[in-house]
Amino acid sequence: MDSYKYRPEPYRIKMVEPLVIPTRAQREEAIKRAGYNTFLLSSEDVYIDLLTDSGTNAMSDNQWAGLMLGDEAYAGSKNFKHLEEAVRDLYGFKYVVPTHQGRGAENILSKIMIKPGDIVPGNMYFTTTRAHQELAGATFRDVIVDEAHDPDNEHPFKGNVDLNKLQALIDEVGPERIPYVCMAVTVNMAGGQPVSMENLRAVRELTSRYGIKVMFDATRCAENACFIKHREPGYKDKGIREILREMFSYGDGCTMSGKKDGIVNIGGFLAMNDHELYQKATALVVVYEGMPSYGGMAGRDMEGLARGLYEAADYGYLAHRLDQVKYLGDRLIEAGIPVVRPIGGHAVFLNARKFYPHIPQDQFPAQMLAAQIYIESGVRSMERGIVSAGRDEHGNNRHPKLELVRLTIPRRVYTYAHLDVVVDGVKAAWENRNNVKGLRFVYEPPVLRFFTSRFEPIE
Ligand code: PLI
Repeated sequence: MDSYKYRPEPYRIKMVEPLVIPTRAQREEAIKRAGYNTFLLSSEDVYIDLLTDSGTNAMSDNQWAGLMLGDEAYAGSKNFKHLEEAVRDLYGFKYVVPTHQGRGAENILSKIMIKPGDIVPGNMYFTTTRAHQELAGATFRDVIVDEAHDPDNEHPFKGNVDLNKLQALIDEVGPERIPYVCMAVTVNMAGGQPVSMENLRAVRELTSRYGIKVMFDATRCAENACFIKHREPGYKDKGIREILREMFSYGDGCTMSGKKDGIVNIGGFLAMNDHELYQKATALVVVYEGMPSYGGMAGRDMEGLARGLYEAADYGYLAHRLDQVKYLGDRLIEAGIPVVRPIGGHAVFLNARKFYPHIPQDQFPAQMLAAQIYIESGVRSMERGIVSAGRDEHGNNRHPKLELVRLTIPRRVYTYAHLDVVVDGVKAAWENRNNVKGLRFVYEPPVLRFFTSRFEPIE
């Protein structure tokens, strides 16, 4: 592979979706209409859509073939059995509860495990995960290593839990107030950063002394496994499936958004080993999602997910995936653009603080940077900074150290030529950085505000 300029695609294109490139005038009009929130742009107004890697993946011919085999029975669908077998085989968990997507699983997990007043430690927050923990009455506590909050730190496993922080929290609040540790692999908000096997083992060892459970957020677990293979001593010659099984052997269950490392457009699940917990989950899934054998998914979608989980555990696919993301990151680094390092698994994150040091965080520099990149190039990205972090229990803005814009790469969708266009768009925004002003809210919803809030420039 060394003789190639970059690792070529391990697939070929069988169907295409034509794209239109809006003019600059159209883009300026569209972002104004969207209240400077890229979530509110019409898809038709976007050329290259790097808003998210969630549900935006291209399924394989094998997955599409699986859709035709959908068993749409209300109960006992054979596709559910396939999904259950895939999760047992790949992840090693005994019980599987399908949900419409990841946050459906987070809702059920939070409701069955958390009691009001509990504390849930995690390796950095994720928006929907924390929202469900808080709605169930818990407080989230970040126990990730300090390196994760430093965009320039090159630590190979910036998703790791700081064992001292976790120990201090257990000492402070007592193990009975900690229903589980939420272990995300990889850590989205830190930049798609992985957790090492050594750290997973150590967290398991520490928590088991106190009878505290470990629940994974498995959303990007295959990418995490590939980073372990590439970076962790002793794992170079191990297969992805073997690594996945070992990772999950250090936990009691997981929530999963199938829309990422399930390589589908919709779906998710909750999985666990404990039968009593499983029974509690099935009692709730019928209220919020559907029968325990479909949980908000069509039979065909469960089949696509079952097949996608296997495809995501293929090393050839994963190596290309991580290389494609790194290609974008490396071109930006070469151009002198400030990005979070090391380059993560699903996205390249731009450091908006360094783009706009003249814009205070309360004037939403990353939100504005995402808008500027869209204006320059028709590329849609996403704010991951103060807007995403929301407000605390006193109604004050949370001020995360990381003020980032995420360029997220959907799986098997864009080519290296597309990524070159993205590089040019970001470069144009960088060159124009001194002329850009901040934003203020025109509308702000109470929960998960980044999805639907609207802004205007401060003149
Ligand atoms: O979007 P859902 O409900 O299928 O999954 C929620 C979710 C849970 N955990 C993590 C780490 C995520 O990244 C996640 C969703 N992420 C989105 C939508 C994203 O754009 O990153």
